[in-house]
Amino acid sequence: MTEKELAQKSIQYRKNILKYITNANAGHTGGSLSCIDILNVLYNHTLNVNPANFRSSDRDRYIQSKGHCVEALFVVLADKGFFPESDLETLCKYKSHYIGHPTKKVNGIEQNTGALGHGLPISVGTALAAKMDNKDYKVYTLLGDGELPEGSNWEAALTAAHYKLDNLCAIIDNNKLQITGTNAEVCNTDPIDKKFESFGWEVRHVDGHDFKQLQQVFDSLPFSTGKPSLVIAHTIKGKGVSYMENELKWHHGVPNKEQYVTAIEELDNANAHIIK
Ligand SMILES: Cc1ncc(C[n+]2csc(CCOP(=O)(O)OP(=O)(O)O)c2C)c(N)n1
Repeated sequence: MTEKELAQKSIQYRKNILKYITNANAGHTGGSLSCIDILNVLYNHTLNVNPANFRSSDRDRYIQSKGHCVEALFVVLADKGFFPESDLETLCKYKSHYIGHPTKKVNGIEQNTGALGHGLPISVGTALAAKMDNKDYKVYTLLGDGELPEGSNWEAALTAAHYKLDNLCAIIDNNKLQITGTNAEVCNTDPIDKKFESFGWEVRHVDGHDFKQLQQVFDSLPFSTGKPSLVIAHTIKGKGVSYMENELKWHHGVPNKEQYVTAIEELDNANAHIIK
């Protein structure tokens, strides 16, 4: 897929995230908008996973540790044909499996997540299993930067390096905000790169909204033979909707009708610029 096609896809994904969150009157808007370009490149460029091979043990694994941003994952999985997009009209409704966090009851979801700090440990186990079974699949996991203070991440980081898991790629959606403030205010994790490097990981920085950089960084995995890889993706919470960008209240804010219309107009305008 070309960069232009990816850019257009991201616009459609952002529109869908807003549509289904608004319809559900619930969801994690800002963090879904910050990570959607990463998911776009993973599912449309990098991952060897699709509805046909999802039951194959050779498929690549994507485990979304920042599970609260499941809306981003849902719109991508629907686009890839894991389930009909119309299912998302039931998001957060009584008896729906499309709840506010990933659950394996939904086709295409690898792991139940949402309690922060679980995705990296599970991914380490899955990557270790690949090594033990002589399988070539790769394991990708997306973490929030505000998730990093969970201690389980650091046990997992240590273990990944110990077992030389170069089939593991962790991606940090580094939007600098979490639920009640900036990461610097709530629990400072900087410098993230130096911390992971000291644990034995190989680290790269990218602009998490730049399709070319994202494609290139995933194409160059593993960054170093025998080491787990970390991509620190610099992103903007609420990316794509001007009044949501870098605004804490959109962590789980839901747009009202007028705000929704404005957001869709902005995204349509952005699309018109891409087509030009
Ligand atoms: C174990 C655990 N503690 C607290 C929460 C509540 N919680 C939900 S989202 C969030 C902030 C996460 O910040 P970040 O990972 O940076 O997410 P993003 O900004 O990308 O949405 C918190 C503390 C949780 N889901 N799990």
